[in-house]
Amino acid sequence: MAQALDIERWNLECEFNNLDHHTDLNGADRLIVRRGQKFTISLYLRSGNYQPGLSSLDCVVETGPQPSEENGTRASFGLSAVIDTSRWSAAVTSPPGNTATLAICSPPDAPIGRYTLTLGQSGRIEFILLFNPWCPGDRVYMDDERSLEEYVLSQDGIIFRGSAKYPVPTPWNFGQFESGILDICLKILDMNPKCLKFPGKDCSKRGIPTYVSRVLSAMVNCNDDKGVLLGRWTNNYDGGVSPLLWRGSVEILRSWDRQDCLPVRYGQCWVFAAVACSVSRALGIPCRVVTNFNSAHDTNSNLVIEQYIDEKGALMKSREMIWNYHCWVENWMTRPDLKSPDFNGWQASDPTPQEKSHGVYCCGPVPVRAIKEGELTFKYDAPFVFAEVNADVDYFMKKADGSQSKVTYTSTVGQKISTKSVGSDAREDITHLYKYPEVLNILCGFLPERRVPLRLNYSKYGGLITEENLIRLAALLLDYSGGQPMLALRNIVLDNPEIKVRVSTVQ
Ligand SMILES: [Ca+2]
Ligand SMILES: [Ca+2]
Ligand SMILES: [Ca+2]
Repeated sequence: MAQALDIERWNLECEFNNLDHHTDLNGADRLIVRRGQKFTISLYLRSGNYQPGLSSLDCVVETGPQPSEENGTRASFGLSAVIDTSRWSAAVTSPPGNTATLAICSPPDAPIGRYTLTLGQSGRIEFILLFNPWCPGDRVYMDDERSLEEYVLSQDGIIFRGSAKYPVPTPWNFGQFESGILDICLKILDMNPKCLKFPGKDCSKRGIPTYVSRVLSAMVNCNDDKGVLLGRWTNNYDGGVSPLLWRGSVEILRSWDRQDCLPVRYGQCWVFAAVACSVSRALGIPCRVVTNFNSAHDTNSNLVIEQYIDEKGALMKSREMIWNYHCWVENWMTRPDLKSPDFNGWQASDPTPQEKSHGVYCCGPVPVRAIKEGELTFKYDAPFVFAEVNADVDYFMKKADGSQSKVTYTSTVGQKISTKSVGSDAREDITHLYKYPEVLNILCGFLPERRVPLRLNYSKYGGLITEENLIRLAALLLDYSGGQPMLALRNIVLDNPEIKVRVSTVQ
């Protein structure tokens, strides 16, 4: 007859388990494990001995405020002879005696989050379950130790900014394992409107990396919800911190937590992306920040950026624009919903609030490969990301007589798409992952080439220099014979002159 184990106390063996599950950087004061991988705890029995085949133990594991077997947020199971890694299971791996080593394993698609595990009548333990990119059965599995080191475990990184000509590396402290950050990341999931409305359903979907990635792209910005960051794109950062002054995600996440989920002021694209990267890595989804130079913002989903210039070549105000650079993140996961393994791998997801998607400021995840192949019906938001890296630009020039002429540029948008290299600070160019090589625009008619020096006085451009030492110059040429206007736009980075001061000692 089965004899229930009578547990007096237990040891969660956090030091051993956390190390084994690559969560030791969070510390060893509590149990943090990854799904699809067994962990072992020690049980000390009050009476009786563990007897293989005779002893029994009723285990119940639960997550979220409304655990249910139907939603996969509750499971009850007993002891089995060996661990089954496809479902919740438990097995004793020690010989008969008054202590027992209990191995427990979750399925590789279990919802992530905070769990309680009830052991028989008197045992109740708590642990946190995370995505497991080391587990082949997990949708975020990554088959390369150096990449895992970079995209999951690395807390320092480089984000590229500047211009296509001069990408500038900015160091960033992601800090995903610093004290309290994991709890804040779980709080971000709990504060998302889907969870506040239907907590049971939301928790049941926390095993799906596409779902979690999309929730994060909405929750990193404070639009529509109690998200983390408020964006600002003017030069006035009163009442907050200039986006240029942040050096890492930790201070931002802590201040959101401290202020009871009030938005942290202020973010711009690289700050939004960096915070999304920290949260993804903390939860166990491999992630990297990418930068796209000459990045287009298409507001009407026609894959064309419409720009208007007046007769003097000055750019007129338009909702559509081309940023010097724009940053987003890529998360690594499979896409069984897309029915072709070609679209597994890096998925672009953009937390900067730019356009609403299904009524909410969020974007992605969309397979990077789908952007390259022009699969624009794939979920989520493929046309928007495609336009960011590959839109044509139409310049409409309005003449005094009311007529209009158009120049189209097909290859200015989407240059030098960059991310930090694995294991080094060098820039890795990943443009080829987003698009096939583009044929440069060939402007016909003016052969041989003529160079005309144009003088631009400091008094004209001095007030327009950005904080990154850039000016944008538009040169307009009117060909009176053909009547065709030609426009060239360049971002010019101003070099600070080297100043040498020679100090000589007076004899
Ligand atoms: Ca939001
Ligand atoms: Ca457009
Ligand atoms: Ca293009």
